[in-house]
Amino acid sequence: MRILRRRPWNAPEGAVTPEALVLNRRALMGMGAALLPGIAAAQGVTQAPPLPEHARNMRFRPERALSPERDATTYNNFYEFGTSKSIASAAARMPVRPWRLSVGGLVDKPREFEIDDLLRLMPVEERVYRLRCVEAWAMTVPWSGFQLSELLKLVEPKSNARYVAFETAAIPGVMPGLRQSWYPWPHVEACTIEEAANELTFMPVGLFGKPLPQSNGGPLRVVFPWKYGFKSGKSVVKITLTADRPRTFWPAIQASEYGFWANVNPEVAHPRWSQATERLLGSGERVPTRIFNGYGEWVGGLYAGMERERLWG
Ligand SMILES: Nc1nc2c(c(=O)[nH]1)N[C@H]1C(S)=C(S)[C@@H](COP(=O)(O)O)O[C@H]1N2
Ligand SMILES: [Mo]
Repeated sequence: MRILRRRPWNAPEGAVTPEALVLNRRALMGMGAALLPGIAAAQGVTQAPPLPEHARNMRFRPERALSPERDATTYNNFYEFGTSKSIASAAARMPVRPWRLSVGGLVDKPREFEIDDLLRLMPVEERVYRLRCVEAWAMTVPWSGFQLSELLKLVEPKSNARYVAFETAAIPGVMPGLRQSWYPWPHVEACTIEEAANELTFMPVGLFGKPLPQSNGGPLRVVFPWKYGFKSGKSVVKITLTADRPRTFWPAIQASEYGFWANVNPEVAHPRWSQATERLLGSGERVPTRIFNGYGEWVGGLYAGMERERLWG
């Protein structure tokens, strides 16, 4: 296993940290981790600290070369910051500390977490996953984070919870896209409780060994590697367990093009293009698309007997 060590002196390249703040953080390292968030907030720190030490989980084989980090972090869909692919510099202005996540709805123990406290409770690991956008581009990247099921254990879902909704932050001052009032903000996407409990469902806080850039949904997002990318909501502030299927962002915009299930399937074309192949970020190579994005071993069983439902598209 490759052990990732993040030290203050190899802090994220993208984070523009005033030198004084870097020195202060170094000085604070000896003071005990529990004190850090409060002190950091008092000093107006808005960036993420280095990731906790963690290792790559080799059970999730990439089966492809990693995409170039630069492409993965600068070619994005994040409509809150605009509809072009070049939102990274605008997104980088969004403060990511303090960052609170509330987890509630049909659970016995609803909780609010400050993100750095949550990270001390969660087993953090790195996983290399493939991500397939419905627009037919794809990337392969190392996410650092924790399995959603570990977080759900803490809040104890009630037996009538059937869906899990993920709500993205909506911060008008830094998200120009929110002015496009015809979109149903805030961005909410959702899955079933069985999908949420699946081993693959992951909550990244890092990418390429560094804190997750805002362009990719920093400081905290969800990733479903077997579904089209639009299901993997970014910059999550609220997780809600519900009995009824939540109204979600993309189906609300155009139900005929973006379904609730959105499982990757090369045989079901998008109404405007084929899904049979995909373009790899970086190399531009075209490769065949795989059913469930190649993750059928983990998730195929979730949909047994549901063939008559509209699982894709
Ligand atoms: N809140 C929010 N989440 C979002 C989106 C968005 O516009 N807003 N775009 C989605 C789409 S279409 C894709 S393909 C992925 C892209 O993730 P990436 O930029 O990390 O590659 O994020 C998804 N999550
Ligand atoms: Mo997408």
